[in-house]
Amino acid sequence: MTTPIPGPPGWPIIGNLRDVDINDTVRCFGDLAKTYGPIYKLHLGGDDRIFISSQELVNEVCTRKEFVKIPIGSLKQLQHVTPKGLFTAPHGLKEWGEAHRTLTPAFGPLAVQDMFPEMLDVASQAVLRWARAGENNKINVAEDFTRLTLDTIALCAMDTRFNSFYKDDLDPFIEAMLTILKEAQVRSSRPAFVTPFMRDANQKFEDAIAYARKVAGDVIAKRRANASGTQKKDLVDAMVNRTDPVTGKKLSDDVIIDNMITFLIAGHETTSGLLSFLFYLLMTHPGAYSKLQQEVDTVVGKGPIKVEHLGKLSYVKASLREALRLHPPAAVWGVTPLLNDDKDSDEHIVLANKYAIRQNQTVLVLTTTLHRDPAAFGDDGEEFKPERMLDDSFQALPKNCWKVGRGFNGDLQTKSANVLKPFGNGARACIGSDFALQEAILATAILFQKFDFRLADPDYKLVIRQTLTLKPHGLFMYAKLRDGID
Ligand code: MNH
Repeated sequence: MTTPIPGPPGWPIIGNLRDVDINDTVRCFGDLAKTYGPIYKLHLGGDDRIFISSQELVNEVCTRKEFVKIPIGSLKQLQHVTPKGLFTAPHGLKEWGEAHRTLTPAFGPLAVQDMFPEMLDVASQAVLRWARAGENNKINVAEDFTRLTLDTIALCAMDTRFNSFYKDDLDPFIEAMLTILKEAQVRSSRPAFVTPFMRDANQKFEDAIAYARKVAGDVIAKRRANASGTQKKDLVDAMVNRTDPVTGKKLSDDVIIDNMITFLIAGHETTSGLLSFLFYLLMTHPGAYSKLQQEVDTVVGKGPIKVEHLGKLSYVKASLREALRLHPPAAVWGVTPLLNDDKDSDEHIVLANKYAIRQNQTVLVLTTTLHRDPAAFGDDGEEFKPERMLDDSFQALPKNCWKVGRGFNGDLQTKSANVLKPFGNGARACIGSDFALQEAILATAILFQKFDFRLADPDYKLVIRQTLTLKPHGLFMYAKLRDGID
């Protein structure tokens, strides 16, 4: 016997569309979880969607082999831009497996350490810019962290300098990417039949895609031409020169271009959101703020920061994990049960021994709510307490399974992971998590080494803006050089 999944009643034809603010879906989904509980259903755009948000239910979905990734929302729209890219690939796509196997080593902790000089180069530009602008300069936090993360991923994944800290107008590649992201978002929030009529917007979209592909293609050609010159161990090198251990083949240009664009899209907004939320949390929690700064002073001191310091900055790392827990920038990801080969089959799977979920039905994991589940985090789950994310307590969090290997050869292995899921789950989890964390630890450490920070408006209340990801909106701060720093 199964039980119906709860949810708001909805209207004829439009279903639950009125229950959701299309520009603020993540907050709405979270609010509905407060009313309807850890599993609920909405009827949106002709389809039932199921939302889950407790440690127990998410663990079940992460463990059972039937559940596979399904690209949702803007991610689905971006399939048009990067059809064979890692992020947007539908489950089982051959090119996903090839690129995943080829690139996973290039994103491991050791490989990412090789990119420390590039990351430091860009972080130093932020320091310089803020130092020159002076202590009365109001910093738009999310904007400047986007400069930092975009310049970093462009340097590491495209060997290209945007120099965003030196100029006010955007590099044409960034303009193209913003056009692409905006259009993907617009398309995901309206019925599909409208799109063909939007001729001007469609032309702009196609032009932006063509331009981005051309620039990425030129980068590949340049690297190939310079194959015997000094080789940088960056992501371009990995994409151009590594081989897939299973097929023994290198990635095709199309796949490399898709993934270059993918890394630029996936690799900047999220990390920028993470840093912005972290700085907001630190500026509003003086205790954590001074612990973090003391750790930086003890570990790094006044001299230049080195790659060896990063592993010792445990409070910085814990603070980043805690920011990812409270404000995961990519807050919602989708899975679906794959039960047989018939797309339209009405076979179903039973979750928690009572809820039926059909083949191909979308299940959305709400990590913002998951990350505050009292069953996993106790009664103070709404509070910012980096201590709970220091390695020992982090390892002791409730387990949530982590599936690896599916989509390669049918085999499924599992490894243990915990309830913190800001990077998704299993084989389709974020490939760039070590990259992002190293970049964020480095930026936080060097900025706290050099500056003291305070909110421009001491009464600022957190407002979250939703684009592809989530970021604080209207957050400004002052950065004052610390004594003895020049
Ligand atoms: Mn990232 C997938 C969050 C930084 C490249 N990323 C995901 C997913 C989440 C996520 C969640 C899974 C989405 C899904 O299941 O549909 N990513 C983040 C966060 C940060 C982040 C919170 C920073 C903080 N990501 C980065 C960086 C890069 C990157 C940096 C690249 C350099 N992410 C990816 C790619 C995927 C991904 C590529 C798709 C992986 C796959 O499916 O194989």
